[in-house]
Amino acid sequence: MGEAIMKFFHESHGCSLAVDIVAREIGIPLEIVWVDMQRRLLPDGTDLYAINPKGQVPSLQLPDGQFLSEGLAIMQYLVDQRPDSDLASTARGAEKYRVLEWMSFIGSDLHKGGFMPLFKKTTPPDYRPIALQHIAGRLEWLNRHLADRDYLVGDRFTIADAHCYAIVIWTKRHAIDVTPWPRLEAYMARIAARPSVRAAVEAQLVQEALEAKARAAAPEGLRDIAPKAS
Ligand SMILES: N[C@@H](CCC(=O)N[C@@H](CS)C(=O)NCC(=O)O)C(=O)O
Repeated sequence: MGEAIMKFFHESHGCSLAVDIVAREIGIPLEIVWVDMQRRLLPDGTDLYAINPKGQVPSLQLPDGQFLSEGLAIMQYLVDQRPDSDLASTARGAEKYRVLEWMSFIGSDLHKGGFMPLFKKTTPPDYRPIALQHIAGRLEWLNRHLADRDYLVGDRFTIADAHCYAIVIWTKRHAIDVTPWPRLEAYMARIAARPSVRAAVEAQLVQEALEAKARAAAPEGLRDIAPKAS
């Protein structure tokens, strides 16, 4: 009997992109459930809070029915299902703690400390330059780290690169020019060229286009119900 296909709760431009990249990279098929993050609803009308009390994506329904949240935990769970994959051997070996170090930095400093205020409609306008400065400092640090290496840890792609890509790609969404950090720019292009990344990004773009179409067709008052936070 084959593996049961797990449900993966995803967002059209969310940090959950990293989970999709990792799953594709190691060949674990997932059933994507696109979450309407404006309304915190699943396509069948279920409240997102019923499957993740934090009201966030990513979330993964495990074969025993439980829901696992937090990108780091989900990505580590997935690679642990494929102990012979390249991704897992890096994450298990001596460099495991470096991978965790990067995952923590990307999830806290870059995602929450840097980009989240730019996504929140409730962020006061005069905080925006402070957030941009915070992001620039972190991108500068990434650029320096990438001076003599192709990946964040060791000499191969790990879950840290999937995570980093999924967050740094938001520079495009917020029109942040990355040319001052050429090594980071080259790294992003290198990661973007991976088949797993191309497929995961394409899936998000298709979903985003579908959502834009549905929004345009909706009555005006229903187009933007709740402030969105990433
Ligand atoms: N610590 C969580 C953060 C997840 C997160 O912030 N996801 C965003 C989408 S990128 C979200 O669901 N935002 C809605 C909210 O926080 O209310 C993780 O690393 O998975």
